[in-house]
Amino acid sequence: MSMKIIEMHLLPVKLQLKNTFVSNHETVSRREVSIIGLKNDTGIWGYGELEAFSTPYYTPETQRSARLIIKETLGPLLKNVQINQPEEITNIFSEIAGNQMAKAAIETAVWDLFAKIQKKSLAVLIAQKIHTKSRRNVPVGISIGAKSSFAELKNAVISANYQGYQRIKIKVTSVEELNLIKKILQVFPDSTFMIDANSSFSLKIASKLAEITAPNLVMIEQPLRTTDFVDHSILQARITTRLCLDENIFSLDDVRTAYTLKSAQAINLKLARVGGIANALAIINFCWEHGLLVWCGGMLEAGIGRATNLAVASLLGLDFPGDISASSRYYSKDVITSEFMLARGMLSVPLGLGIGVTLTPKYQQALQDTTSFL
Ligand code: OSB
Ligand code: MG
Repeated sequence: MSMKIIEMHLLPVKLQLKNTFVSNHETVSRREVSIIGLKNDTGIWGYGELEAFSTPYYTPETQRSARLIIKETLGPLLKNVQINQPEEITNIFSEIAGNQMAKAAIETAVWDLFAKIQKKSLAVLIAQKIHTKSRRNVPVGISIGAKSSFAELKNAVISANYQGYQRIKIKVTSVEELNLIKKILQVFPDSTFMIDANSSFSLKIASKLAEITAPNLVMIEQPLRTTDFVDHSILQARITTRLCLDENIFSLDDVRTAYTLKSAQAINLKLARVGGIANALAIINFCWEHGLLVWCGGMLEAGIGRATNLAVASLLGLDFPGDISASSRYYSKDVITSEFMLARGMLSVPLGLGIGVTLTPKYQQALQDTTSFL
């Protein structure tokens, strides 16, 4: 089934986060994303979400830089191009360096379009591509922003457990917070935890990280510098807890580097950070073949991005609970008409065609009212 994209629209939106989210990189209280809408030559629309943040702390791209690249560079590469498979987008974009989140915004929208044309859900389309099945219900975890007091942290953990999250990730920005988490691990022996340092540590505190080992601590995410693979490898050799990489994984090549150097035993996979679904599937295949634990991360997505993540996270075999919490954890007003709700620690994958969610009339109208930049 072949098609052309005849219109491309971009709509920047600003959403108020219910709770300010604190990590080592920045404090986010208002999440800016952009909705991308593609119309094909038979009038079908596909949707994607541009996940870059407003500022370049977590990764180099920003909303403004990525929108510019989408409009001036990536969009025009698809003009009058006949597309037979969604995977072709990654190849077309491969001549452009970096800009993974800009690429992913368009690429994921093309996957949505293809799933709709083929009259199946994106989850099923993705599962077929990687020769596995899609699960209807996906176990999920929660990522708790950094907390500086034990009482606050303890309350956040109690609340996460009460809601049913199957794994709790705690952000850490200092050794003091690490000490609080050490106590939390003992207070909640039956909960499954991981820690995400967002590059806040150095090898100097390797012994502290070695000490925090506990049966209910499954991994430590991105303890060291964003561009480093070597020190992570040295650290991994010194501690028994699995390391997981987030910030330095932009491609399959980065995963191969991490594997070869033994920098980590787990990979936080974010579609946006690796340039979209085709690259994500290549990474999943590599990890499965080489015994790396790969799981679906998140970055405070709005409804379109959350639905896309959930389609990938639904893959049978991608079993470790991802950072894909319920909509209500993030926003009281989202961009889609439905809500992702937690039931027994799981989110259910929408059954509709493509991503299976719909923009609210307000956002759909606003998106259509923008002029196509193609
Ligand atoms: O490091 O995984 C991260 C959010 C924004 C940027 C980076 C990260 C995160 C999270 C939140 O941990 C995950 C989520 O619930 O969306
Ligand atoms: Mg992380």
